[in-house]
Amino acid sequence: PRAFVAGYPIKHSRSPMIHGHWLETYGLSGSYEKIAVAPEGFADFMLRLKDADSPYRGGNITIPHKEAASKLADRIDPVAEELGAANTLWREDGLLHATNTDGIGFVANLDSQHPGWDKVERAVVLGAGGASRAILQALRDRGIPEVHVVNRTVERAQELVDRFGAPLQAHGMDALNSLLEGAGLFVNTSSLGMDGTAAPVLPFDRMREDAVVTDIVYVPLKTPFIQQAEQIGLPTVDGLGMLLHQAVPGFERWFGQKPEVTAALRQLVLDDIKAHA
Ligand code: SKM
Repeated sequence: PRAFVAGYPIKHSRSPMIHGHWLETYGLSGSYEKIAVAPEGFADFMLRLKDADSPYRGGNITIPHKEAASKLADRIDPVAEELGAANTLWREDGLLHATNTDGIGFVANLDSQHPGWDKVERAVVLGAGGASRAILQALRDRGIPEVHVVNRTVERAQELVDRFGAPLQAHGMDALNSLLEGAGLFVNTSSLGMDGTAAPVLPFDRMREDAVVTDIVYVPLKTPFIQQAEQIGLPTVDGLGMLLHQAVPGFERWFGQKPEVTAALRQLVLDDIKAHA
């Protein structure tokens, strides 16, 4: 079988490295390739995928096509439908199916690195973009009692609260410090501190002692927020694990084997990140 990741730009994608490693590890024949698809060509790309003659069994969809993929697929599962975004496609019974694995990738990564992380009362998520959505949905579905969305434009946070309902609450940046009081999980999905501006220093010392601080960015691996949390001795989870875990369901569908996220796989991608730093 052949699979792909389609995006624009796509050069930076580590998905071929991840799936290639699994194909090799499990001795499977198949391939996984990068495809650059410009926005104006995406609808046509989806049409060709639906064709019975398509060489592909399925693939991943990344920025900026996730929303369009969710609309253009023949069948969409409830997770991707509610999100309005798909990152995993597969052909089955002549139809093109879509789901989104970003949220389950996020929680699977936390489960593997900090089992018990979900016993928290309060989670604080900074940012309201595409990645934030998938994470908010997954935190709600895991049953976290209070999920606070903090965003520079509070209206965008409110849109997500309207979409996902309780237990979400929307806030502007001014609420961030006091929300961290007693929180058990902090997730940065924003580009604060990454876009040349200095990251604010957050009072992570006011979180629970066993709180987990996580960032979805993985280049660099130690983002400003991860560094701040490490300095005061809080457990941290970097963004690379989410990328590795979101890849699992797609691989299993296309190639018929449930792959494992191992230390060796993580190291492979880390080495590549270092080589290009
Ligand atoms: O959702 C994932 C997608 O499946 C693959 C990817 C990549 O290759 O960089 C990133 C995320 O958008």
